[in-house]
Amino acid sequence: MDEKKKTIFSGIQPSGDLTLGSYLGAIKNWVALSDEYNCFYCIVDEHAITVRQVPADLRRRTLAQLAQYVACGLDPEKNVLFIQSHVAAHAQLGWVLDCYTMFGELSRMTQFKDKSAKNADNINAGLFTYPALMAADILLYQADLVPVGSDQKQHVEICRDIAMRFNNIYGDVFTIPEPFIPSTGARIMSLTSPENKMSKSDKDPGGCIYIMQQPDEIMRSFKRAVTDCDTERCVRFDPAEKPGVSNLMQIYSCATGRTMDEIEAEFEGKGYGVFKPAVGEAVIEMLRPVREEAERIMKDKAYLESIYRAGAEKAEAVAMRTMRKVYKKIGFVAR
Ligand code: ATP
Ligand code: LTN
Repeated sequence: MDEKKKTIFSGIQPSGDLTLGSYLGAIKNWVALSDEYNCFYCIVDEHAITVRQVPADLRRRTLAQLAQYVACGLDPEKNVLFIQSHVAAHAQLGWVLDCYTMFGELSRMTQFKDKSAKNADNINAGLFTYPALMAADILLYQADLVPVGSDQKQHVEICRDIAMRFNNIYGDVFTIPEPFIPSTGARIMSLTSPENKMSKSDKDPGGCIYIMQQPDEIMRSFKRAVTDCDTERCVRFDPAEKPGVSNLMQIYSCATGRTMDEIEAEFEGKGYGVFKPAVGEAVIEMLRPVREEAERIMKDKAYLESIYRAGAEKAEAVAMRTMRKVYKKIGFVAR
């Protein structure tokens, strides 16, 4: 760990296969930031059980997600890659922070409202206190920056509020983190219902692109992507009037590095029938090396194990430092 560098923490739940949304909204930035910062990238399995999971699937997806982190370009030598449940301090600090988080502020969280509507038969206490555990994840590592998609901004804000509340009582215990949200790709929408976020727990498989998906399936989804029923039928960036086309333009921009003006010029006079397969092709080429590398790594169980073991050790050393400080401040007797 380089003491001069600032620190990053981020995580993704192994609640489904990784999507193009989490790749463009989060992981792509993680890779870009990994030289400049001390980075902790976690697989947040404790968060995933706020929604009921099939145990064998959760275990398989956790390992697959680790392989995909590495395949996306996160070097395990440079970044601390680990599984949340391997570091007990997350649950420990999570409990402490539950006692510094207000019922009213948790009730306002949009993710809680959305997920309780989707899982009406299982609105458990963990789903409700989820943001306090997420705050623990971030604060344990004294993170300065949290790279996430825009849907997570509210959770980083409540984390800041909890940290400031705690610091006001006990002095400077926690670094106050900032969210880091990309300018393009912050909110990739479903290909079939562009008013909804592309999400791995989406029930409509055609709306979602998965980073491990085969090229022909990706192309099929893009060809079927809904465009807008306006009369001009041209490629123009206008999220309010043309949400479907604008979403595809965002994806194309992320995949090719081109600006919206350049994309409009490129497809001037050409219809959606040319534009949609071009987006599909760009995404296929962007994801191809990731999928191939992840498939290779998944077969090497010993390598994966060596990564998560080393990651947990490094993470634990840092987390325990914060945990000892917190316990001392709140008045727990040291063992
Ligand atoms: P779930 O459906 O289980 O809630 P999800 O697909 O919404 O999952 P998360 O695990 O919640 O994905 O998100 C992982 C990271 O990727 C977060 O930083 C989140 O902000 C980002 N992200 C997820 N979906 C998108 C999206 N459609 N556009 C941009 N960023 C996204
Ligand atoms: N809540 C996030 C996942 C998450 C996270 C974190 C992100 C859990 N802990 C810490 C950043 C930092 C989600 O649902 N995407």
